[in-house]
Amino acid sequence: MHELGVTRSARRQDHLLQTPDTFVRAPLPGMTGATAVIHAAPQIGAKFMQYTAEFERGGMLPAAAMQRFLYVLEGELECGEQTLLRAGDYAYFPAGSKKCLATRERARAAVIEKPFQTLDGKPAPKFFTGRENEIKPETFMGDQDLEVRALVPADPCFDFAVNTMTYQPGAALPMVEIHVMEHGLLMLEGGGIYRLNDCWYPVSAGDFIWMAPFCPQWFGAIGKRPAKYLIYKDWNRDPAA
Ligand code: UGY
Ligand code: MN
Repeated sequence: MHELGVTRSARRQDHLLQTPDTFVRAPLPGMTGATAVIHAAPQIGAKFMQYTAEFERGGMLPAAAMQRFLYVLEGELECGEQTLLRAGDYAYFPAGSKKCLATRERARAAVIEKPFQTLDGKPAPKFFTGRENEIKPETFMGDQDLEVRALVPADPCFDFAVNTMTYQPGAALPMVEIHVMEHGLLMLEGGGIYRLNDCWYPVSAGDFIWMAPFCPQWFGAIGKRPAKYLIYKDWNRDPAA
């Protein structure tokens, strides 16, 4: 049902809050039995693309020309005959990888694609998979109630990072961050208040946020259960290069 034009979604010059009621689904070229909700793309000023791929039974996502990072939100994805990715698993595909993804049952995945920026003397990263619950959490700036799991290895050959951040109820970022990196953020669990530039937004699981470089940002978790998000940032490269 329509809400008389009301939504929590908001589009500003340096950020986007996209809530599920405003998601529009369309297949990307080559997808079969699947659609994409595009969250961030060059059209908004982002240097990467992020979307949620939603698969029906027997759906398929073709290989990408760009490097791709994929995190399974729900269901199972087959990647060739050897690899089965379940919810909380993730995979990295270097640019030009021929690996596509297929589903037997319904599934959903967060997908990030970005033109690869080489670093002198470093070989390009290779295909890998991982499991989020096998990553050792680090506390964020000494706060035991705020855990970060780095899903991409700490190797300068990667030109981006993807982390999950888990806030116990009442935990918050210890400072308002303003930095050169941009972010793509998908709320996975719980909720709270996100400050983006001069706006404070209630956010909850399912919401997506894009933050442009230097967008002032802060989050505080509210509720009786932890809040968790998946967050992308450009990383390991000279911003002036
Ligand atoms: O990695 C980050 O910049 C992270 N602390 N930002 C955020 O949570 N908005
Ligand atoms: Mn940040």
